Amino acid sequence: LYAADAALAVADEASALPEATGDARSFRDLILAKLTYAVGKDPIVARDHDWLRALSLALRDRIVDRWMATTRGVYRMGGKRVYYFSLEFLIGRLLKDGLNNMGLLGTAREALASVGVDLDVIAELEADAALGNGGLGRLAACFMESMATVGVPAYGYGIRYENGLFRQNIIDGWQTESPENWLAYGNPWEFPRREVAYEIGFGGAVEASEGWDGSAVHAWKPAETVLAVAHDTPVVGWRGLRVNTLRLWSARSPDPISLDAFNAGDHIGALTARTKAESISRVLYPADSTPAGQELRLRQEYFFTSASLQDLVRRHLKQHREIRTLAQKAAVQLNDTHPAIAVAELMRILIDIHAMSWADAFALTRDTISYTNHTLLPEALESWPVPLLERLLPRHMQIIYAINARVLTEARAAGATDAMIAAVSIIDEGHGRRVRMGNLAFVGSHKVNGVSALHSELMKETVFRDLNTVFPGRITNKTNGITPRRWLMTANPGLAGLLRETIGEGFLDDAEKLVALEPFARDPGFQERFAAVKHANKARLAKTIQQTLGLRVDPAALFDVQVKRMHEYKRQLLNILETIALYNAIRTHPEKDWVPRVKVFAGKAAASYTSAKYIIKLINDVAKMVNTDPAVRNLLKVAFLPNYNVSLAEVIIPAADLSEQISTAGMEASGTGNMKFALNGALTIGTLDGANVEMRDHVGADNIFIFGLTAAEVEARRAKGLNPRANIEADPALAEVLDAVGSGVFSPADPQRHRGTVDNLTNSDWFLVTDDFTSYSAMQRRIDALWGTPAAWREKAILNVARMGWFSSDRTIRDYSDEIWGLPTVKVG
Ligand code: C3B
Repeated sequence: LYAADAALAVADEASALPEATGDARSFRDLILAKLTYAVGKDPIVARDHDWLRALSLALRDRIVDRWMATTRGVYRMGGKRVYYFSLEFLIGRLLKDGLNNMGLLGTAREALASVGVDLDVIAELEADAALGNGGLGRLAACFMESMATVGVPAYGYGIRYENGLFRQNIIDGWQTESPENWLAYGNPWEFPRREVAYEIGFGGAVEASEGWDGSAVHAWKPAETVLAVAHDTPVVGWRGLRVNTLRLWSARSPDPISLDAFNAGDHIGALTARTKAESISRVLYPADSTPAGQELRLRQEYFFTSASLQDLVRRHLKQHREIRTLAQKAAVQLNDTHPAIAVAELMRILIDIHAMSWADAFALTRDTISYTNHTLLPEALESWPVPLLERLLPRHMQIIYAINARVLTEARAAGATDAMIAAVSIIDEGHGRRVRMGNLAFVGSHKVNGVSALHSELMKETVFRDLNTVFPGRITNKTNGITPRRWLMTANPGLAGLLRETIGEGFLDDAEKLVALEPFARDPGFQERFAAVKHANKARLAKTIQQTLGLRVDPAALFDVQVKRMHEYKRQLLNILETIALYNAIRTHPEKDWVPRVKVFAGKAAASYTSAKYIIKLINDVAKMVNTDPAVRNLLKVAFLPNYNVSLAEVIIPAADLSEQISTAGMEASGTGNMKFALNGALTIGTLDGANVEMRDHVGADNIFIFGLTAAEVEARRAKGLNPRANIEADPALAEVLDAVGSGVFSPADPQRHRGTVDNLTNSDWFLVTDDFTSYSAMQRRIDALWGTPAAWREKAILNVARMGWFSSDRTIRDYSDEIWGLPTVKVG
């Protein structure tokens, strides 16, 4: 008998556990073998973490079989591959999603039950891989899953940060940050590839000499070298049909220790070079929409971009022998400007290493690369000081100058004025000479896309107005999407199950088949079942709120939710100010028939973003007062859940009745949380911003609550000069709220605490909170009225689910494939 079998025989005798049958039996045996031989634990003494590891390794075996088959198949076909370059992959937990995609969720549950282990309990122990900040990073994760699903052979390229996004602790209502440690228990999903390592240079000088034909030849002699070591994680698509690779780079020093220094007694100094090299992949920059601006950040960007390009060029040459066919076999997608240095790095590889002519190299670069823009916020448009780039990447700086000279010549030929030339130039001469990474990415790409229809149009009018004139047709739109596997099937099994019983399995393979639900929207029997699923999800969230905050909330109340990064343009402030107005109104008119509401907030603020941190504190100050005020009689509760991440989102989103998408119009590029909520049957209150606009088109204007200024109106008001004082005077409820906040009603121990927030609103209000307050507030009362008619509410909620299929990231990926990458996709199922 093998040890695993013997252990099981003992376990079987010891208890009366349910017997596993068929597939579950063989999967149980695989789990036991992993537990015994890979984890090294006797099942009798195994702890939950051991079972989690054993299960993950068992699942991984099954995934690896498909992985190799996919990789071999792709190689044999000799077709094009997509390379998704992203500094962030916010993948979250992988176990349940992997089981679901492999069709093993039920099997694993049964297998574990037969050895007395609860799948849901151990799944909660998995670390949440937070290698990203917010929407941009989560989009990359959804895209990876969808590319595997629709059959796009793809590699995701990024950094294997040792510490992902910081943990947010709320201490006395304030955010504090502590390091995140997702690798503490090891990572069962990854395969380290010590043999796949590339040298990444920094600094040094460029030597020019004369080539055989008299042309100049450049050789970059870096002063420092760091090794990039690959770690591969398989990414399995729906039904396990195809498995792609997420390849993350870890930084290693070529010299682990300076022995001379060590032997001379300098034990710390002997490790300095190593520490410096390895700091590159140490931590994810906790900046969302604001560039970190540190040299280390630029090093990270170049590090992963160079490693990835070296890797894909090597793969291409090995298979196709000929560098000139690169663009036919490789599509490089730049996720924001973080990898924009790829334009110069690929040029360097083609010219300096493969001896291509400038013109050929530039054409090949452009045909290979495309770029996605994710924000119009000026502070988020990356630029690097010329002296820094010159010092760190001298050869790249030369290449950037040369690209720029040609672009400017092209622009002049196209009739550009001096002002246009200044705008299209890669070098910003206005702010102490900086390299504009957006312009570099733009000129080095064949397509540049925005992430919603509105955002892509605004790109043409704002950041890239002049580049769009010089290169017409290059800007295109690819509206974001979300993967329904994670955001419906695994996050909301209750709803997914109800949908299967009601409309069959078709929607699992094609989310647009959710329209089959439309005829059930008014069906009272279906409405009841739909509401029961929502109620169960709310009860689960209520339990989480009770456990984390010690706050009791009633699952029958309207759950009104805003979860996302904390940012002034996202206007959590508008939400909390309106919450205070509601609180005041309940106290003034206790006799009215108020709708019980639970206001749920969650989100991290960048560590250095002081005003966002004050908004967190204000929310918590308000919560403290409202939640304990007997006068509100449980009609209003406020909950700020700490440490928002993918796993928490999976609990919160399926439990929401109302989704807050209330950014200042024109500022949210797309949003993707908005899509997740609607797909899970929440109604949206939102501005005409980002993808909200297209959501309205799909779900119908009657089924979404749109309020506030449009992007054009916002622009007009800003141009004319904002007048928050007039707005405040015109709305007594708002004036009362601001008085209360500013005078310390919610912060009696420190009455001045929120003075700055109020002064800022009164004197400048760049995000137009006071302009939109009145219409927002009125819309909330209309929502209360609708809540009073459950049948009408449920009908709208069901129609949202039925009509959100278009926002599947499968559709987005098909669009990229057709219009940017030039790749075929397959139907699933
Ligand atoms: C975000 C934008 O803020 C969102 O509107 C958008 O939906 C996502 O990207 C995905 O496209 N974004 C981000 O998370 N981080 C940035 N640095 C810039 C944009």
